[in-house]
Amino acid sequence: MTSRRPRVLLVTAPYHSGVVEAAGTWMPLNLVYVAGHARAAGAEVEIYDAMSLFTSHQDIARRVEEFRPDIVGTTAITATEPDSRVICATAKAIDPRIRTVIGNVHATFCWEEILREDPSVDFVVRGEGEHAIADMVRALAAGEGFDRIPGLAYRRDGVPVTNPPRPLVPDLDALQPAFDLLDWSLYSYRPSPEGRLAIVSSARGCAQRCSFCSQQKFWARSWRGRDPARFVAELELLRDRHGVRVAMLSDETPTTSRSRWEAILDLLVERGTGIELLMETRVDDILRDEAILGRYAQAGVSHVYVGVESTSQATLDLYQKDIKVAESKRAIELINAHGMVSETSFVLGTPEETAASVRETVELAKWYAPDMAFFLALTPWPYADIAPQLEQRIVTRDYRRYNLVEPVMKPDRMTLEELHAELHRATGHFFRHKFENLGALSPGKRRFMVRVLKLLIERSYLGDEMRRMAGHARMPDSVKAMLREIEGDEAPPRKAAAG
Ligand code: B12
Ligand code: SF4
Repeated sequence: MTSRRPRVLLVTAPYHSGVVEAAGTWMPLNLVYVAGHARAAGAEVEIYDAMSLFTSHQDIARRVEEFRPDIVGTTAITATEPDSRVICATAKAIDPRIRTVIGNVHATFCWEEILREDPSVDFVVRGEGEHAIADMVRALAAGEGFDRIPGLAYRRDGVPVTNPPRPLVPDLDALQPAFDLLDWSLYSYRPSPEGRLAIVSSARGCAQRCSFCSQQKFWARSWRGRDPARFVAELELLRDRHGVRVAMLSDETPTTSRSRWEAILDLLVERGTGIELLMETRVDDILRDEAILGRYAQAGVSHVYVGVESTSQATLDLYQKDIKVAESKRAIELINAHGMVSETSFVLGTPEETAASVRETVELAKWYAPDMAFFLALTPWPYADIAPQLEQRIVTRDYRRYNLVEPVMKPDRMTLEELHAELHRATGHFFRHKFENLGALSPGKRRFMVRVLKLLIERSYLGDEMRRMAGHARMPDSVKAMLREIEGDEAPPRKAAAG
């Protein structure tokens, strides 16, 4: 038995791919939830957000040496899995008695591979982590083993084994996220002035079946929503206690239950929280909600991402997306018509892809007219439904590259390098078109888009492309002037993102 309270250090991977870092610095909501339950079980807990601090594995080592944790936990989507292993190795090198644990979607499905290949990883938490970490803390304090904890995978006599899965948490409102453990000064949403940023969860899960997506698998096609009043109260608490002005919903589909979503909107309107909301949802829910989209905007929703994924019906069918091309266009029109920023992405790089088909998609994307569009590489997560049929085409198992930006799969008639270059060019081309036509937007949206342009130039993987574009003769003088004006307001970036 340990004589002091167990100490748990939760660490994010110091991983960056130059995309999302451009828009902001984002808090690790998953570790906030896990931390809350480790603490409630009696542990002393710290979150070390190496991703947002832009620190290195050496800095993580220093933090482990200073804090002397009993458990080091980290989180692995596919792209961060290699770094999560390094974090475990770092902890073990400092003190082999530290228990190392990895959670999140990649670890949930690839637990066997991780435990077989990596002796520095002791445990994998499969599925939701709150109750598993609490059980680990209690077992540690009681001097017991971890081998009866549901949802835990580990090695027995050197062989990876897994305990039976843990049922999903029945009541999301009973969870206790430890928002107070964060250093809030780190988190900001750059396109909004004074944009202290939170990530919040109003629902977990998705009942759809998109074949490239990990989330429907992770949640076993289930969906649970929180109570509207409690969710809105949490937003108000984050505003009052931590100065939050912008909140991104982590939910895959916050709108699944229309009555619950309407109740949230009504409460937000009634209480006038002053918080700007960024969200994603499905095209069909936007169409369903046509009559109440004004209330989205009134409630503070400023940015809606919908996954259009493809402009070809055949590809949409391959992706099992269950939407029609025309529906996507209509959903984007509706979001725009209500003054919200519309964002979408196109998933490219199917076996039939060619340079010409990528360019066609860009032309169609212009016609769809979202404010923002990203052209992403089809990335078969090893556990996605689409993975077996694409297996033969995968050219790398370097999971760091599984970030939707770097292609990992070769189309028939393009090299990987050609596809990468085309995707890059596609996003650049789309934004050039956008910035050359800003006159069509309202003054508020225009200003937002010029801020986006500045961020893309300074911080994103598209920097070179965007810099060339900003100097281009076709860029309207008014945009150049706004760009200079915004540049005058703001300090230089803390650290440039990796491309
Ligand atoms: C918020 C978010 C982000 C934030 C992350 C902030 C952060 N540090 O966590 C930002 C915007 C920075 C981001 C970046 C990226 N993201 Co992201 N992101 C999301 C999003 C929208 C929500 C994730 C979330 O918070 N869910 C809510 C929490 C509560 O659930 P959870 O994470 O599953 O956590 C639970 C369990 O998994 C488990 N658990 C998780 N970690 C741990 C750790 C321990 C120790 C334990 C015990 C348990 C445990 O317990 C948690 C509570 O129950 C999802 C899509 C979605 N709607 O889910 C994509 C998603 C996770 N992102 C994705 C990707 C690809 C990326 C990027 C690579 C994109 C890019 N090109 O830059 C980067 C990688 C950055 C990085 N270093 O991690 C993919 C991952 C796909 C995959 N299967 O690998 C997703 C699924 C989106 C998608 N398009 O498919 N992302
Ligand atoms: S892409 Fe979106 S709608 Fe499709 S399964 Fe994933 S989370 Fe659900």
